[in-house]
Amino acid sequence: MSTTLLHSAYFQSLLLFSITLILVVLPFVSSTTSITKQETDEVALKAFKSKIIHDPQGVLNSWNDSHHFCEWEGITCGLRHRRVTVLDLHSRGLYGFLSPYIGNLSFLRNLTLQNNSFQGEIPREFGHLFRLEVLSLYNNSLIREIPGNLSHCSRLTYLRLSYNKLEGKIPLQFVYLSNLKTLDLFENNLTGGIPSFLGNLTSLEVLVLAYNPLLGGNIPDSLGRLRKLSVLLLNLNNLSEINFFFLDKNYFPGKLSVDFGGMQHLQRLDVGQNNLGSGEIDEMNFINSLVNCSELQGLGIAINHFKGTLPRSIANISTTIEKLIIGWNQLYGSIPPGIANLVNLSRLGMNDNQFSGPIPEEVGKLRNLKAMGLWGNQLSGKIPSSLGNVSLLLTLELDNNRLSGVIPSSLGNLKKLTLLDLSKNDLNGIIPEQIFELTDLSLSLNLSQNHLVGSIPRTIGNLRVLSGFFDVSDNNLFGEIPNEIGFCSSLEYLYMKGNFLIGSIPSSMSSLRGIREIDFSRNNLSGQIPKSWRLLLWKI
Ligand SMILES: *[C@@H]1O[C@H](CO)[C@@H](O)[C@H](O)[C@H]1NC(C)=O
Ligand SMILES: *[C@@H]1O[C@H](CO)[C@@H](O)[C@H](O)[C@H]1NC(C)=O
Ligand SMILES: *[C@@H]1O[C@H](CO)[C@@H](O)[C@H](O)[C@H]1NC(C)=O
Ligand SMILES: *[C@@H]1O[C@H](CO)[C@@H](O)[C@H](O)[C@H]1NC(C)=O
Ligand SMILES: *[C@@H]1O[C@H](CO)[C@@H](O)[C@H](O)[C@H]1NC(C)=O
Ligand SMILES: *[C@@H]1O[C@H](CO)[C@@H](O)[C@H](O)[C@H]1NC(C)=O
Ligand SMILES: *[C@@H]1O[C@H](CO)[C@@H](O)[C@H](O)[C@H]1NC(C)=O
Ligand SMILES: *[C@@H]1O[C@H](CO)[C@@H](O)[C@H](O)[C@H]1NC(C)=O
Ligand SMILES: *[C@@H]1O[C@H](CO)[C@@H](O)[C@H](O)[C@H]1NC(C)=O
Ligand SMILES: *[C@@H]1O[C@H](CO)[C@@H](O)[C@H](O)[C@H]1NC(C)=O
Ligand SMILES: *[C@@H]1O[C@H](CO)[C@@H](O)[C@H](O)[C@H]1NC(C)=O
Ligand SMILES: *[C@H]1O[C@@H](CO)[C@H](O)[C@@H](O)[C@@H]1NC(C)=O
Repeated sequence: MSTTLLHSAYFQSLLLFSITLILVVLPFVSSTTSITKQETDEVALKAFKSKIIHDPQGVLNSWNDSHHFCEWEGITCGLRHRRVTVLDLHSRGLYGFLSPYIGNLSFLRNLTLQNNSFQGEIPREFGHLFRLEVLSLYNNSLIREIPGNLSHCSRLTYLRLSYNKLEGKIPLQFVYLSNLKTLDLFENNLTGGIPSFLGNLTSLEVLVLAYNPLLGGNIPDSLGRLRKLSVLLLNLNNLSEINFFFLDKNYFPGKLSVDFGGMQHLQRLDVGQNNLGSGEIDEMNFINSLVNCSELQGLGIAINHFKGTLPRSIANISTTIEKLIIGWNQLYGSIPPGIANLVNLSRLGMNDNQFSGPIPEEVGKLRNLKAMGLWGNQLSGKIPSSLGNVSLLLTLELDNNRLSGVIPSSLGNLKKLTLLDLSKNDLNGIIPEQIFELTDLSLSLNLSQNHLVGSIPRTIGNLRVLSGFFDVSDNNLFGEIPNEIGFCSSLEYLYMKGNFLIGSIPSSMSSLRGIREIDFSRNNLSGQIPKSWRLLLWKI
């Protein structure tokens, strides 16, 4: 048709006229080819739709012939060429398979299908999408291997395949994805280790390989070359929420010898719950290299086999740090007083190590601290009274140590405290009255297995919101149980065994409606339990 027009134009043979015609004809020719390309897009989108088995929100109803496909829901086209540039149908509850025809959407820059229920494999035809910059398929049910063909999408900057069931290795061909900024493979079933070639992807800012329980291998030193990294998560637990689970597999055993010194923008580093640790004397030296990371917010190395002292350089890491979680390792030596430099800390978890010596008085400077867990160490000396200045504390756990002396009355300043555990230490003296003014204590007050003396004050009745534990077992407490205990009506577990308590069980205890267990054994108490109770445990 276009040639016929051109032909007739020649017969008119006027120069000016033919120039005009060329101007008319050229767009016509190019729009003919673009119609076929547009058809390819339409065919591809219809093929995509045909593989959707369930569309609970009916989003694909708009994908019909009454409108051009550029008007279909979730589709964005280029204004000029009317080719698909964005396909975004995330969080639509779509159940089905990914059509390989998507690979024909050759203008596609952004394919966003996360948070649906796509099944089956990622079609390797996606590798034809050479303009693709964003591929987001996380939170689906995709299986088998990640196609190495994706490496042909050389403009890819953002690749998120997390929360799927992908298996096999991280494809070797990914070494060519030199523009990649985000690689997120969180929670899959990948194997074959962390390939050292990831160190070649120097544009990377976010690298998340966590929750791949069979990945194995070591953490390659080459990752130290990723100078733009801001997030590196290789953990099997959650830095934010240690709702952790233990597995007896080998993950990334051995020494962590990555040099983080070049990563100026590192914000979160979490290698928790692996089998890291070599037993080598300098194995904690990676901490030294973290002093350059001036934007660091979270450091998690918990649940590993790190052995050694905590380098003094911990005091020199960035004051931007908010979470320092190093529990469940075999760290020993004293707690560096310089840790108090880290004034932005909100969570400090150093539990289940072998730290010894005193809790530095300086910790009172950590005014932003909300959770402090030092339990399960060999800490000795007094509980610093400066802790009373850490007034935002919600949980304070110093149990299972060798702390001695009296409980500082300043702890009564911690008005927000919901949990206080000082059990299994060598504390003596009376329980300061101020402890019973902590009216927000709702989870637990545990002072058991110390050498505390005195009687239980009437102010125990202030602990009205305490719904978990009240435990003063195995101390040297004497006197009667005050009637005011009846005000602690939400209490579930009440343990006072192994003291010198006398008298009868207060009748007010019948108002403890939620009570599940009571242990008053090894005292000199008498009395009856209210008939209305259905206790799991009752010992007197
Ligand atoms: C076709 O799509 C349009 C919106 O693009 C919608 O209004 C119409 O209801 C759809 N037709 C059918 C039969 O679903
Ligand atoms: C995931 O999709 C569901 C609907 O299927 C929606 O309720 C939820 O908010 C989405 N989650 C995210 C993180 O987008
Ligand atoms: C990709 O498209 C989605 C949906 O339009 C959008 O939210 C997202 O920002 C896009 N990503 C980029 C990098 O353009
Ligand atoms: C995954 O998607 C489901 C809905 O399909 C949603 O309930 C869930 O919160 C999502 N999970 C994540 C991690 O986004
Ligand atoms: C993708 O992989 C297949 C087989 O592995 C190969 O034949 C094809 O040429 C590859 N090409 C592209 C662009 O994805
Ligand atoms: C992960 O892979 C292993 C071995 O291939 C398999 O036994 C296991 O069921 C897989 N787990 C999931 C969650 O897909
Ligand atoms: C990866 O980086 C190493 C070290 O710089 C280099 O020797 C190797 O050639 C790079 N590999 C690729 C495929 O670029
Ligand atoms: C990790 O904890 C954060 C903060 O509580 C939460 O938003 C996130 O969903 C958690 N991730 C997992 C995998 O549990
Ligand atoms: C910190 O950065 C400086 C300058 O970039 C560098 O010379 C130094 O070696 C780095 N320190 C560490 C511990 O990596
Ligand atoms: C920590 O910083 C102080 C100065 O603020 C410096 O004197 C000390 O040498 C540094 N320590 C380490 C281990 O970098
Ligand atoms: C503490 O954190 C806040 C918010 O991230 C930041 O603005 C502030 O500069 C930090 N303070 C210090 C001393 O680093
Ligand atoms: C592009 O997609 C493949 C499947 O991956 C089809 O086999 C091709 O026919 C299709 N090509 C066109 C022009 O639609």
